[in-house]
Amino acid sequence: MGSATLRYFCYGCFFTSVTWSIILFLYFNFSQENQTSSRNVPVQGVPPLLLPHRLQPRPTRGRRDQSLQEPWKLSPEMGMIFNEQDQEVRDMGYHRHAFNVLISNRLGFHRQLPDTRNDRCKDQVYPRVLPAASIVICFFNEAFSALLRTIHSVLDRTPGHLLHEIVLVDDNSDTDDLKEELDSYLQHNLQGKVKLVRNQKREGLIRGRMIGASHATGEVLVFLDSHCEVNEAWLQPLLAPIKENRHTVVCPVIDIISADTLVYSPSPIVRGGFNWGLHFKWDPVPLSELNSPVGAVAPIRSPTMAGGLFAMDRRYFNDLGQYDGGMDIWGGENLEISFRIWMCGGQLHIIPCSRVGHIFRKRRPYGSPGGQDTMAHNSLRLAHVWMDEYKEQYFALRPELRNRDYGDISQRVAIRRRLQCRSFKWYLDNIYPEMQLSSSHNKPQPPAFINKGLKRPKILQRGRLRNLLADRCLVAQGRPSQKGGAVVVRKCDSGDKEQEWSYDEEQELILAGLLCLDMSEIRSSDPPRLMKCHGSGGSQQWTLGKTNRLYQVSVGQCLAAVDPVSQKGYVTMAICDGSQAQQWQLED
Ligand code: UD2
Ligand code: MN
Repeated sequence: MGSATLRYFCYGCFFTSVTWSIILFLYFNFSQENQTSSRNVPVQGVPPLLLPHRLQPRPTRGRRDQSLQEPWKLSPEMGMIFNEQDQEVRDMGYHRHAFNVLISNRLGFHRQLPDTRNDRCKDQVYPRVLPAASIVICFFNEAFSALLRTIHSVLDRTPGHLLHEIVLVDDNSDTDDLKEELDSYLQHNLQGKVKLVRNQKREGLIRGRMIGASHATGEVLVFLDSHCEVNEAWLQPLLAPIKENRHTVVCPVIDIISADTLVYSPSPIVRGGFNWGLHFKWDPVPLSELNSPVGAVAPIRSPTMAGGLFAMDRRYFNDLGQYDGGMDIWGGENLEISFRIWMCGGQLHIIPCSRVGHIFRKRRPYGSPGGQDTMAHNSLRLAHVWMDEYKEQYFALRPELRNRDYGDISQRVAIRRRLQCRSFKWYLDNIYPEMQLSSSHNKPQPPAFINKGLKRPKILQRGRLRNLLADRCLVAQGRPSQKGGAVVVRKCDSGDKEQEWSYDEEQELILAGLLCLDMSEIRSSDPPRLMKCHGSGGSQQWTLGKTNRLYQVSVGQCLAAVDPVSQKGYVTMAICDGSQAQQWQLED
């Protein structure tokens, strides 16, 4: 921890008198700059990409003309690949960061977002005098554009008097271009409230945040991941409850930024739980809380936090024992701090009127330096310190960990004693009574918002997909029910049900009512396959326009018959060029 050095520290002079004209000026400059540097074909003037239907925010009452403009919508062409360089940016981006860096770069460092708050949030009044915040952002090998959008979203949407500083902790990223770009950008463009701390060795996000907090001097600490975008009036609703009671720790609602399309969409109001595998999960909010008269805006008691995004009084963070510095890289710290908050006299709330978007990636794009499973190590430490006899529930699921070494926990046990914290039984009885003691119902689950909305979307069109060059139809290479199967073009047969595609309002293409046409997120040049429909757009989202092209939104390319058409009828993804090979007709 002593390995951190303060390399960069500029202070004070920035953003005290920001006006809208400056924000707009910066916005246009950056978006233009970014577009010309990363690509050479403009992407403006194309039809708007609709948010997935189930996640559409309701239009704002009384402000109809504004909501009609919806300037935050992204066009599907945003991800279009025009040349090899685009392709490389996209493929390398998925490889290194597990999200669509091509779109992220094109978005630039500023963008408008849909205001996802409940309308009643807009009538909330917060005290003008609130404790000022230090925003701590710890990152490892983050995509530059995502990191800069995180920083600028904070600068753009936080009242100057509430923003004490931003503390960046570079957790010894090993990409030199990121280091150089960041140094230069901070020096030339952010001569303001930004501190950069560089770790001399990789510490992981847990010690990384502790280092960040030790350099922070604001009254409140706000932690963010390095691929977030804060939304309208996000900070005031977090600071107000802390001002009222400094033992309250608060989380915003974490909105979803799609890893494939970067579309920002609202999350439903859910709260944090966990299972006996010690994985965090989202739970529905008990109806009694949601239906109260102030349900839509009132803080929601949450048994645990997701981990990345929360605000806490700085002195309280220190008094409560920061984090467990014996935890490495990633995982478990969110449950540890949640248990500690509740068991040692504090409270943890989710604040529905504060919204922050986060890029949810499908995999973690980095490992730990020694390749260890840090989640298991960290979970063992938290189980031994905090869970009393209930750690047996964990060992019942993970018997191989029972005798695994977890390092020295004596200091953490001493903290529990010093703070006279309650038992884990008390926590279960009072804070998380929904938790079942049997393990069978508690297998790790995907976030609730991925499970929601299981209603099938409406079918808009149905028919065979005939390729104009090949004069053949798109079908499964094997059986249409075979997951992972390829598609090819074969002789059209109007009587064959297995050739029938449906195109629905989610822009999915479903073959024979069974599987969705899906693109690999990793390599945009791979051909598409038939996969289970996941309903979250991106890799299964296709636009089917008047031009007869089949454009894949997350890959930014068009489906083409291989030209010249071979006996095998292979298809491929290619840069959209309007050629016959890329023209498809949906016909009865
Ligand atoms: C979630 C949390 C994350 C953390 C984690 C459990 C949200 C939105 N995210 O996973 O904050 O609590 O659960 O540990 O709730 N990082 C480093 N050094 C490392 C590894 C990561 O600085 O060695 C940074 C990383 O660049 C990012 C942050 O830590 O800014 C969180 O990591 P993540 O985004 O990979 O975690 P996530 O969102 O999968
Ligand atoms: Mn994250």
